[in-house]
Amino acid sequence: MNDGVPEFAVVGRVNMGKSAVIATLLEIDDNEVLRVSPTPGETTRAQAHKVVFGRKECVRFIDTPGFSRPVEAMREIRKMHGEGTPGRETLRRFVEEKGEDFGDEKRLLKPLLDGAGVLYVVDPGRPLRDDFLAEMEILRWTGRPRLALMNLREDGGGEHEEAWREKLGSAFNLVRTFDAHRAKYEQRLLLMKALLEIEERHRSRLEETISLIEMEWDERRNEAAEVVREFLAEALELRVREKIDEKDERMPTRRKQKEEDLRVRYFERLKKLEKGCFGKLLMIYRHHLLKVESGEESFRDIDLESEEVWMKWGLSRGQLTLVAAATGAMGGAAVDISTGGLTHGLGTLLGGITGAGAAWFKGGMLPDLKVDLKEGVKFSTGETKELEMGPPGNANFPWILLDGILVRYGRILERAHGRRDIEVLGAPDEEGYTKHFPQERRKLLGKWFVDCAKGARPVGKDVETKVLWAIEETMAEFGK
Ligand SMILES: Nc1nc2c(ncn2[C@@H]2O[C@H](COP(=O)(O)OP(=O)(O)OP(=O)(O)O)[C@@H](O)[C@H]2O)c(=O)[nH]1
Ligand SMILES: [Mg+2]
Repeated sequence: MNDGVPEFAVVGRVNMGKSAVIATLLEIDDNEVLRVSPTPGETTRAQAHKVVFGRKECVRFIDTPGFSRPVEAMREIRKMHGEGTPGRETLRRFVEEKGEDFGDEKRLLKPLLDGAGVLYVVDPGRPLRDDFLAEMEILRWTGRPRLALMNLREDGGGEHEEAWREKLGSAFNLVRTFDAHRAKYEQRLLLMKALLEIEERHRSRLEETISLIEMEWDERRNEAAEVVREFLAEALELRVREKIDEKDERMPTRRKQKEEDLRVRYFERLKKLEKGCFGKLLMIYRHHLLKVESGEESFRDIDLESEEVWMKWGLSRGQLTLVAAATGAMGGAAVDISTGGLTHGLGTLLGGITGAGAAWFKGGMLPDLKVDLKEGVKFSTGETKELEMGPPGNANFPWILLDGILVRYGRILERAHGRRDIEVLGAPDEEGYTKHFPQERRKLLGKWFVDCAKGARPVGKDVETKVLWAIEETMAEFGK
């Protein structure tokens, strides 16, 4: 069965989080592929989950049903063996000769006898009882390299953690902690590296796998940065237009209505762009249970008037002035660094563009946004004119937009694939990042923002690449 691909069987008692560990490690959030459930005994047969790069299978994890009668199994094996310490031969006989009353034990031992290493998952929140000691003993008899994983829950291991640690320390080659509901990339990588430590035989294959994982992670970040750059450019270049006729011009209420419609359309389009951006990011990071948007109901309790929401994102007035001065945009009518009511409305809206924005529009209340209103004769025939609405004139707009993305990007990276609840990527009440950018990065992006908003996105590859790097660099700072 073992074709040279390093294999690890994930074993342990029912409901310890074995499946959740594999799900998080391999980024599988689909219950059809890998079932994680509060019902004990969910996994009923051994199932291999592969790590594949290109077409090459690099390492394999086998989810197992878990021990159900470890004490009885230990006794049986001892009895079959007689004097001394049982080894693989006796275990093999046990697997071949015993019936379904030891079905779970048979199924979990089989891969170990075929050469898989042991990944023993325990929940250190449980008291360490004899039946666990029996499991450890049986695993020791397999003679396979063994890593014990304490699947720490949110509240830690509690009073039993030390007892577990001590016992595991003597029965396993290595003991590590891992929180299947919260582990991020760094912790996943550490676990992979730990496997390398216990499995000497496969050292080079595992080393290769780890570098492939690292490379692929960087590639994903690069791809994600490109998605964000394109979103920012499209958002800043976004314009909506509406024809107005003579009547609209003569009657202020009609004209106002047109402007209002335009504004709604502008933000609808912006919202769609933002949604598309997150859709792509979620795909890159393989999430299906994280949603961009839910029904509007869940947004009812977000306080749209809350000043904290917008105060946390974007640059300060001083920083905006500096950026404007540094990019030579100062003095132009394009720079509006005012805060107050203007930014208030803007921040609040963008804070909740996803979903909350929609709720806002539905209520017929639009934030008081200063949107550039371009008017000009566009048609040679008749009196038709066109209103054009572009990005809000406020210089903080792109920064708030970027912070909105970054804050939620952090959420995407934090989400462990082992979880099975649905989470909505709403408008997190978190401090933004742009305020803390190094000056150089702010200058580079600031200039690019102004160009994009003017509809003059730089064509040269040079600036575009630098902008990509700046975004990528920012993204790399997450999870550190
Ligand atoms: N809070 C928290 N819950 C977890 C964690 N790991 C697993 N769980 C939950 O514990 C339950 C059991 O997880 P599974 O991964 O299905 O456990 P298992 O060991 O595969 O269980 P069986 O297949 O039934 O033997 C699920 O409801 C998980 O969501 C964790 O790290 N933190
Ligand atoms: Mg399971």
